[in-house]
Amino acid sequence: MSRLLTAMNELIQIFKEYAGKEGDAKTLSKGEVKTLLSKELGINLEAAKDKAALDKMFKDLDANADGTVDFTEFITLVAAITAILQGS
Ligand SMILES: [Ca+2]
Repeated sequence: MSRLLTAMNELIQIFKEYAGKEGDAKTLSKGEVKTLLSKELGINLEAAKDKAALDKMFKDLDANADGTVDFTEFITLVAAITAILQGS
């Protein structure tokens, strides 16, 4: 498999791993987003003072405002962060 396909497959596997932790296995809940941000990106929003930041980030990610983050919404985040990394 090409490197790009390998990377894309990895994104799918990571999404499935976190989405499957609780509730609907096809979407990320707020708690799953928090865990994914922490473990995969080192963004820790555990403290009580970070609750507003987590709420805002989740709301921004949840483009169709259905209360969950689906795979399309997840890869939008990944694409945005990748663009930032590439530019630095
Ligand atoms: Ca959504």
